[in-house]
Amino acid sequence: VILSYYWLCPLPAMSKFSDDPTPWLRTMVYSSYYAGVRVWVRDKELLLPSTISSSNDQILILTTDYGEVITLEQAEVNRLKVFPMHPSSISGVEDMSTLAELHEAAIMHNLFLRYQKDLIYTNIGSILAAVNPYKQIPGLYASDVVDVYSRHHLGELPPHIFAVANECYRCLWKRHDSQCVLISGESGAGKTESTKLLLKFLSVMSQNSTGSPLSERTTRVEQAIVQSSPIMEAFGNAKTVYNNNSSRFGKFIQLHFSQSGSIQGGCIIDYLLEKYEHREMYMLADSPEAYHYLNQSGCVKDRSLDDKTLYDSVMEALKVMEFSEEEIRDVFKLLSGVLQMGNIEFMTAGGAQITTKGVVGVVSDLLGLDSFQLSEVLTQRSMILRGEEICSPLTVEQATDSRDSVAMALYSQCFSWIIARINQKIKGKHNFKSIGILDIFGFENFEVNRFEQFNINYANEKLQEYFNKHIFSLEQLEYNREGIHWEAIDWMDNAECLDLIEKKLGMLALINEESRFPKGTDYTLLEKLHSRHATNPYYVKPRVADHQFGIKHYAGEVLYDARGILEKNRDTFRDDILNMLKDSRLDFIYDLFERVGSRSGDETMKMGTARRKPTVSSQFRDSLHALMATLSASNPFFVRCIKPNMEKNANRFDADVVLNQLRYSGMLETVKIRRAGFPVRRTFQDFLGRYTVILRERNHATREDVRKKCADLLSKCDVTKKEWQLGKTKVWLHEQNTFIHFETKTFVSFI
Ligand code: AOV
Ligand code: MG
Repeated sequence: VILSYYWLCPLPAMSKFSDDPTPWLRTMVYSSYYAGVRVWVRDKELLLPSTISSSNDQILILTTDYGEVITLEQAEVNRLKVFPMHPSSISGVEDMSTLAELHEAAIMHNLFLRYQKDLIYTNIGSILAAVNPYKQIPGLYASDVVDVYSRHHLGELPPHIFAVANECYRCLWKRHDSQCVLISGESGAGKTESTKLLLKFLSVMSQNSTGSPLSERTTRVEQAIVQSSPIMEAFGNAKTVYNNNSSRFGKFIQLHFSQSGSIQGGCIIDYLLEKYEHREMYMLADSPEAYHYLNQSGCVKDRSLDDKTLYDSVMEALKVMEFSEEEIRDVFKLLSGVLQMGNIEFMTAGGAQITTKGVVGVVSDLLGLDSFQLSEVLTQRSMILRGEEICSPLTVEQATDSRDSVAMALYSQCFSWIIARINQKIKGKHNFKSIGILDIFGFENFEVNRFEQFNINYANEKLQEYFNKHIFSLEQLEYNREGIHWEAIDWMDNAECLDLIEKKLGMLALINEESRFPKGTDYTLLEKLHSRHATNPYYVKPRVADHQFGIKHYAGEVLYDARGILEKNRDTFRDDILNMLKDSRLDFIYDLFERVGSRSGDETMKMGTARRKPTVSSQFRDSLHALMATLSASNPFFVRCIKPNMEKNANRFDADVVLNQLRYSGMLETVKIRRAGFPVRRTFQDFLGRYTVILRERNHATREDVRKKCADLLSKCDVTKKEWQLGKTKVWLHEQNTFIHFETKTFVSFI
């Protein structure tokens, strides 16, 4: 009987497991548990994967996979506290949608089973989940692996980031539209690493497409695109508590392909570099501890990063990208100048006075500035009023701020210059379609969260909205295609939270309004935010802290410190400082600031109104909206990176940490949407082939009457038609239970 049952197993969920399904069936049929049987135990909200240790008429003792021993009375067992684990959950499956049990515990357990075997990739329907292994898995990304994945279709091989890259590449021709890969996950989950792997795969595909004699131009573009990563990371990444190599800027990389499949060129758009940390620089003349900008963190070395190797790889990349010797020297002089600048100190003597004159001299030399002029702008502010220059002394605090703002301006202009330079190098004609890869800064919730975190989390919220919309509409499409009637399913989206942030009179609008208001301060802003939004369920007005406001993001509640928001949002740069930088003897520095105008840049022209520079957050909002428009015009793939633990450790799977990410990322929501409708879908043939035995007749159905036969079979179990519907090609079952009901009945029929 069991053998024929196996033989009749056409369902993917059943055919993929290697373990013996008999215990499960026996338990289903006789409701008895004995030692060794795998079960789920309900513990409050959670289902825990467990194994029965022993059982008798009164009690059942089980051990959960997380090490806990639970003793239950049989009465409790019968009250559905325990139920058998389906074989597909015991051995793990590559695609979650083939799990017979579609609940969050089963999904998480599946990730866990695979993670233990170093299988970090798993499909959840069309989404790829990638658990960060925090270690190199031998051979996982070797060139023969690239080769194998390039020769197979999606689904033929185990889930892999290369499988996504390959499908994306094939879709350029299959669908004739541009593609994009959206990589999300919280900080440190593995987004940037995934991006690099996608680039690696696509550049190999591109090289292969041109046949053996590679045109020199293409090789250089591919190489340049791959080599842009170490440069951007060197300048745009920093260590945080969440990630030792955290991206402090977002990027969207677009690769333009020719009809023949080779990369013609590319383009990198960067988003909002966080300028407030400077730990990422390697060019040091003295020991790193000697620099104010480096030593504040108390951490100048990290065992996971080999500075010497990284430095070499950046230098190598700069050469490949054809930065000239002179340009490299200029960049490092600037970096060195910025570092030294941080060591300029002040004291009060009728206004701020510089106490470290020697440092000012060195900085001036490095940056080609006049040391007298530099000292002046750092200690006093000059304004032209009715044609007359008016100078006012600065306090030590203001002087320190002006010093830091010069350093930040230099650094961020240098970063933009590098991105522009890379873009120049990789730009090409785009004569066919493109693949875009989005790698943003992940969701962050530090002890103190500032304006940067507000923007970072807003970007993540926006991306989540796109994800929700897409997954939900895909589901709807499938229902429509099959002609299945569905009632609007209530699903959680983050539209209301986004409304709070970006709609008319929302938080962004208030921040911008207050930034324009000359008398606005962080406190008046906070007051306005509280009074306008306190009743919004997504807004948090903390009871105690008097300088904070909070938002209930999809990924959790975050409290933001209002202090400093207005200044960062205005991002105004004093004219006298700007003029001093433009006076630099070095062409490099002059060029960096030539186009920056606090009053006359082309941004101002765009705004229409004179003398108004767009605020940082309104620029960021516009660039996000432009990005969303680009994404909406392409066919998306989703990669969801997951952190297995908060300690950046290998081989540690913290169930709570993972579950939280699965919940907020919408992956479980996807499953819920399915469950709310008709989660089990089998083609008529599959369904009949397997369950026809219930009808007690042989399966001779022709193509025409399979549909009718399915209807007969289904009516036999449920005449009310509540539990099922027939689509154009598939049987749709309402509840997982119905499916299990069929399985059991089949087994009983065999007996
Ligand atoms: P993130 O981009 O998602 O964070 P990263 O891609 O920088 O995270 O990954 C963080 C670290 O995890 C890397 O430096 C690697 O050490 C490790 N890692 C990630 N993916 C893999 C992998 N596939 N194999 C081996 N190690 C990996 V942030 O940019 O902070 O949001 O802002
Ligand atoms: Mg990153």
